[in-house]
Amino acid sequence: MSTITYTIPNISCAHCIHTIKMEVGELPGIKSVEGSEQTKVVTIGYDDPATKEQIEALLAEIDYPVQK
Ligand SMILES: [Cu+2]
Repeated sequence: MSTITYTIPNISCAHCIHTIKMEVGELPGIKSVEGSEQTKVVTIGYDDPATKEQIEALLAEIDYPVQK
């Protein structure tokens, strides 16, 4: 499993974390999604067929673009 950590500035409350968990969790290959509204940091564990490009594209699509 690969893990990737993102800072997502648009996270403002626990509901944002919940939305991200639900949406990202639906991608095939996602193993775990953990995050904190205090730090705005989300850590995602994934395996094939998920890719980080796909995860980043989905986050942008749901209005939680990652900080580059
Ligand atoms: Cu929120």
